[in-house]
Amino acid sequence: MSARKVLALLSGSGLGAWAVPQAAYARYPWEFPTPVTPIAKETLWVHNIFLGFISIVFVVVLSVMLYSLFFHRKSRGVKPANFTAPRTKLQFALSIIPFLILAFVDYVVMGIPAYHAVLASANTRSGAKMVVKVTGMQWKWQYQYPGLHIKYYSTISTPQAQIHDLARKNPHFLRQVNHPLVLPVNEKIRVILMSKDVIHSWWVPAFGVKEDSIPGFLRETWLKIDKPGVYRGQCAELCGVGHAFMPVVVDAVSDDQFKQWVGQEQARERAQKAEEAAATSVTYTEAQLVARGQKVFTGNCAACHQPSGMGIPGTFPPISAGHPFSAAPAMIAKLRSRGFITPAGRIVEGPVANHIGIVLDGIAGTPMPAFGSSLSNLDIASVITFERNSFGNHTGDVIQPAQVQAARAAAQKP
Ligand code: HEC
Ligand SMILES: [Cu+2]
Repeated sequence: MSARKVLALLSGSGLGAWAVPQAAYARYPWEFPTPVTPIAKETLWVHNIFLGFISIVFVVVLSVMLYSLFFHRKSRGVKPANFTAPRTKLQFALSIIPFLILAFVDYVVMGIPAYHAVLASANTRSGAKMVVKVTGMQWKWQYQYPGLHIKYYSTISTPQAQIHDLARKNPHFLRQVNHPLVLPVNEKIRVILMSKDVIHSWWVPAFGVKEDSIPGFLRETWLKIDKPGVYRGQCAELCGVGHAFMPVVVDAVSDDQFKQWVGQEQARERAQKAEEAAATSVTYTEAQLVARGQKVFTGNCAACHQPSGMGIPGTFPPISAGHPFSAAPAMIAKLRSRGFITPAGRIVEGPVANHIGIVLDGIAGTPMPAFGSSLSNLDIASVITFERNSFGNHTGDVIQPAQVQAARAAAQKP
């Protein structure tokens, strides 16, 4: 091949690299997950041309090196050359040409597609009709559809027995949730990311999207999924002990299915609101509250206080009364001020009013979150009743939603 042909080929591939036929992606089943968004396709394509070129460079350089090591070795009587800098025209050419080829490959063949991919992924707004808000928090995701008045939490649903190696792991181990993010296919969706506490990262490999959610900042990305299906990912920024337990699951559906789902969700939220509103005038039995509280605990508290209620020494106190808990003096002081630990360092159930207060408002300055805005009166009454009558606790206290409502109202008075 003549030098001119090689050059034409290189520049052709550089300029044409971002205009690649769809069929080319089907050939890579064993590396990246099959890309289903424009960004994922470009990312894969950029990866492939980079890998192609560096493989060629690698083979050429290694071959020349091995060749010289073998054929120019001392035992064959070869003498080392003794020039320190190029002198003849040929020597100059041999030094400069590889440099020019590399610069060309870097800035044109790889540079154009890479630049194009970066610009494309930053273009979150044009043509995006739908917006989804994603909020990361220790250790779950909240999804919000601002235009549609839908808002819910998505928490891991892998059974605890599998996590603790007591049962066979299912194929979606650690990558399944109670409530996936449902999105329509073939529509550009602008995704806005936020965080309530520390930095998380919303990552779905098949979408080519891994965007940090950072407290105090709005970050954004976009999706246009071209194939219906269930796509799985996870938090990709180490965010604390529950980091491995905040998976991302996206259910991409047809437009009709999406409309149907929106209807269902809106009805569900209405029913939930109605139930919450009615709950304060209902008196529940201990059994009802404990059964509901168990679910609330698993979904909201177990990540820290552990499914066994035994907490983690030094970090998350046990719920189970009578257990020793040692931690930094500031933490012990806080627990003591609320009556949740004895002077001997053992956890106790503490007064009911303080228990309600802790769950409603959290404990400021510690990882214990406030659940007042995310859990209903019924959920809070249930989880507290559950905690006070499980894990070996037998207070017999039954907390009704009306009590939680009263605590909320009292907190609002100046
Ligand atoms: C993100 C981690 C985290 C989550 C989730 C969490 N807690 Fe806590 N919780 C803590 C920490 C940390 C403390 C101790 C705070 C301090 O005083 O330093 C605590 C303390 C408590 C206490 C007082 C001490 C004790 O062990 O009895 C109660 C009660 C409590 N949490 C209940 C709950 C309930 C109910 C939920 C779920 C609705 C929950 N927590 C979810 C971290 C968490
Ligand atoms: Cu995270």
